[in-house]
Amino acid sequence: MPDRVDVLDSSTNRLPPGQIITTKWPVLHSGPVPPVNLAAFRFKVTGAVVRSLSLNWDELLALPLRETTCDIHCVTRWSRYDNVFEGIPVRAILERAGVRPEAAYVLVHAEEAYTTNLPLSDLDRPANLLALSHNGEPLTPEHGGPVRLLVPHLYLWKSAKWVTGFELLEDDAPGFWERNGYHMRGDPWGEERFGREDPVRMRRG
Ligand SMILES: Nc1nc2c(c(=O)[nH]1)N[C@H]1C(S)=C(S)[C@@H](COP(=O)(O)O)O[C@H]1N2
Ligand SMILES: [Mo]
Repeated sequence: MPDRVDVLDSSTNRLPPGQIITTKWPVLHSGPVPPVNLAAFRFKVTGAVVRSLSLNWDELLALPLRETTCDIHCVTRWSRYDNVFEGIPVRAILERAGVRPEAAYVLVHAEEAYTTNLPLSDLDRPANLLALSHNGEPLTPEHGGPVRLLVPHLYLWKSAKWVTGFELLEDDAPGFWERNGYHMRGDPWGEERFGREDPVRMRRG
């Protein structure tokens, strides 16, 4: 049996439809890179939770760290394989806050008023992190340092850089890119790139 067949098969299966592999890591966001101020940092969990949280930097770092090795997929059609992120499991945060039964969606908040929405079932997964490092190096400010959300099974715009909180909601509410035409869920395997409305804006991407 030739060795290459397995390699080709597995790489084919790892690339969602319409994506191209890059070994670089492009930087993409709207607006400026916010300044880092760890003394003022708070990670807030609000909305449909038993206990609202406001964790400062030391309280966040006191939570257990974990690694996620994953591929990442950007809606602008690049995918990057074999990324090792380290950070705080999102589940550890949700468990601390205690999710109330009526919570079904989350609006993720970040610096500079960036928001992105996703179903709670997509946020509450073991691979998801509040990521602090990438391939052994602290996250650079351009890639969301000091801390970004990582939700690797959805397009990367859901992985909010400079993340500052989760708002647990009963009903879905569009975030920044979602209000600008991006999909409410964003599954790369289903090519959930854009919402249904406004095909002109959809083509501009
Ligand atoms: N706070 C914030 N996070 C953000 C964005 C943004 O504009 N602001 N853009 C998203 C988009 S559209 C993408 S593709 C990824 C890019 O992450 P990267 O620059 O680390 O590749 O960040 C996401 N997270
Ligand atoms: Mo993006």
